[in-house]
Amino acid sequence: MFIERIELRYVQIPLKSHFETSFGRAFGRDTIVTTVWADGVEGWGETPVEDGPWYCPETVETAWHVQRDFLIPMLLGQRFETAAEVFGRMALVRGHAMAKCGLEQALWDVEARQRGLSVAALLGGTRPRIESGVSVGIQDTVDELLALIEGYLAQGYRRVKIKIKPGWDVDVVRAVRARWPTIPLMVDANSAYTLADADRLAELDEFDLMMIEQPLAYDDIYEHSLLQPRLRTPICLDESIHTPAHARAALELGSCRIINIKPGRVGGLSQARAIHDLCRARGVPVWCGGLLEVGVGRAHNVAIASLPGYTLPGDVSASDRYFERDVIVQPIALNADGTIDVPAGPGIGVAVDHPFLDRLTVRRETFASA
Ligand code: OSB
Ligand code: MG
Repeated sequence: MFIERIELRYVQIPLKSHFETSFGRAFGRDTIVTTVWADGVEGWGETPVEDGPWYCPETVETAWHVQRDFLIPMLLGQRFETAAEVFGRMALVRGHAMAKCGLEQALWDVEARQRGLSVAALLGGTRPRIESGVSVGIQDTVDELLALIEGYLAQGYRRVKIKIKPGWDVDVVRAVRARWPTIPLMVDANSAYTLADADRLAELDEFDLMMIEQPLAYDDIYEHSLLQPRLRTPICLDESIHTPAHARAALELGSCRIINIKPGRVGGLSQARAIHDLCRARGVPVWCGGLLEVGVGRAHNVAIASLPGYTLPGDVSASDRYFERDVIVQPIALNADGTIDVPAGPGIGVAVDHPFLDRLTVRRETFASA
């Protein structure tokens, strides 16, 4: 693959309704959609940043800067045998996983299209459908939360994740469990607690949760290893895991029993696959998280979630979970049984809705090889 041209688009898309986590309430999504042309074939990727450094330190502006000034010059005019090499060729840049992800994903799409395969097949995916779960934000009232969950269950979603924070935790989970005693249920704290809250978190043990996601600091691995033995509920790490080395450290220390792998957080699909492989070799379940991706990143999430070690339903939901209209022609849809089909290809298997994407694009820059 000879890289001829790369385009970045700053895209702003409204959300159907607000999404609230322990770090704030979002009403829209700011993201970067990336296109790469190689050997005349185009590929698409997403850099799933946000407008501010809330979930991770990267933002639209930092990712744009790092892509324009450092990563794109490493790729333009270069040749690659396979997309699996791309992450390594960007190694001189430390961190900036999301900026790397958008570019790397686009090359997986190019390579898959060139080979006439789906990205899922190229990655080694084995499932024709993935099990879909839904992440439900913090609401103003428990009644609003229950009504939302009822709607998602009626659509078929196979597991429910609720966001928690101090003051919106044990009583809320108790109310959800009282209504649905057996649904697959989990919580995500997005780092809202400290080790001093261990007894409070242990109160969640009685609700038979699948896991509690990222209870402690976003950059911690060690303290989670002190918390896990005090809980019966498995800990799942999200924010703390950026590399296979972090995953290994967390598993060796006993900091978690499950890992949420998001391609954006770890630098793309090859790194996501490497963490998957490491966990699978140890019998540790993983699932695919999300960052409210538009159709492009969502399709890549569907592809990676088809790997055999993604044994738990993830946060990869249908396009209409977040968007009135997605940037792809055929939105990603939920089957009545709560699964999502893995497109058979070629590439990511979804077509960009160009006129609509153009309307949402607030900035655009193209880079061509000399
Ligand atoms: O922690 O998993 C998270 C959304 C934004 C930032 C962080 C998280 C989330 C979600 C939603 O939980 C995932 C999704 O539906 O895409
Ligand atoms: Mg999370």
